Amino acid sequence: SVDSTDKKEQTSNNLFEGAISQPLITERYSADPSAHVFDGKIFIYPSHDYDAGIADDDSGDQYLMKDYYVYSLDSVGGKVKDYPVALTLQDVPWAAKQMWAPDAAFKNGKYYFYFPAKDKQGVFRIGVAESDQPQGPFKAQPLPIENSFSIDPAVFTDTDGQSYMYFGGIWGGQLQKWATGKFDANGSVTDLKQDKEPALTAKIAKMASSMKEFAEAPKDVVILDENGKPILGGDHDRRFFEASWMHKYKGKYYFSYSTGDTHLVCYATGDNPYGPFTYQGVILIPVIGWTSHHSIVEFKGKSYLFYHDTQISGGTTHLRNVKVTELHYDADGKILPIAPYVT
Ligand code: FUB
Repeated sequence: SVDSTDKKEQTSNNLFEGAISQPLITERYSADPSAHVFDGKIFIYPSHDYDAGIADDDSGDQYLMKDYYVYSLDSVGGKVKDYPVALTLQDVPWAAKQMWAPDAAFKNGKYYFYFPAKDKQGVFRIGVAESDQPQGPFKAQPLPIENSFSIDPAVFTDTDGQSYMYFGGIWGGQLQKWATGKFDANGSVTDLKQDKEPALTAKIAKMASSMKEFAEAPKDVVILDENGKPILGGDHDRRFFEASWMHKYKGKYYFSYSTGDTHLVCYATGDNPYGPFTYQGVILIPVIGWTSHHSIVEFKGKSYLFYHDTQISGGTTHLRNVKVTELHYDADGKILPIAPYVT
């Protein structure tokens, strides 16, 4: 990752917006914040990091999370409300370990919580749990969502009421092990190592009205470069790694994601939820830590970026804390990139 000297140089040319960089949640470690406005408040659905004493590796074995907590905010900058545990590993019959980045959605008067975890065969799947309240506790379905795989679900509901799940992540997220459509346990632990071929990318599936199933087989979220060609596997500054998010701004669809080993959060825009999406630029330059994972939400007329870094743990990659800062667009709808350590 970039050290703080590089960050200062990158920000001295005024290309970047500064960020408020105070940790939001200090009761426990938290990461991968998915923020939504429910009941007039912002609800945050993060991962719950803890130290399992496992050394870092390319498969992310050190991220051994086993439960989820939900938080809410009446106003950005106001007090964070902390709720009792929302879901634990023991509550999910199919899950064995590694409860990674979750998301939530509201439909038909119910709240749905989506989460990845490894099943008993060591394969990441995506589960769903439901509740009458946004903070849970959530009751998990006995099995993962059929045809789901890999990690990082992000459920977007369009203005016509139709919901879609974006998901996937390479390296520890196992997306590369599904390249043939079937899980290959002996597949690469990183990517396909085909630098000149179109990169592996996120998946999208329309949700059934039950919100507990896909209504179609997952499809690729195609990200194109400025010449209309798919971003290539070797283009680590722009290719999809993990942490899908979708939001809409002035009628355009903004697909944002993390580039993983180059530690950027960037985005691409399109005209409909499926894309294709054209790469536009960086939203967040590298934070202190390895992973970067975010969400974007509009609240009371302003847009916010929720993200994480490792400030509280002093840089321990798997002990992260959630932050929030305002996000701005220029007159053409371009997002102004954010420098996390400049105010
Ligand atoms: O928190 C575990 C994993 O780290 C998430 O699923 C990824 O997006 C990365 O942030």
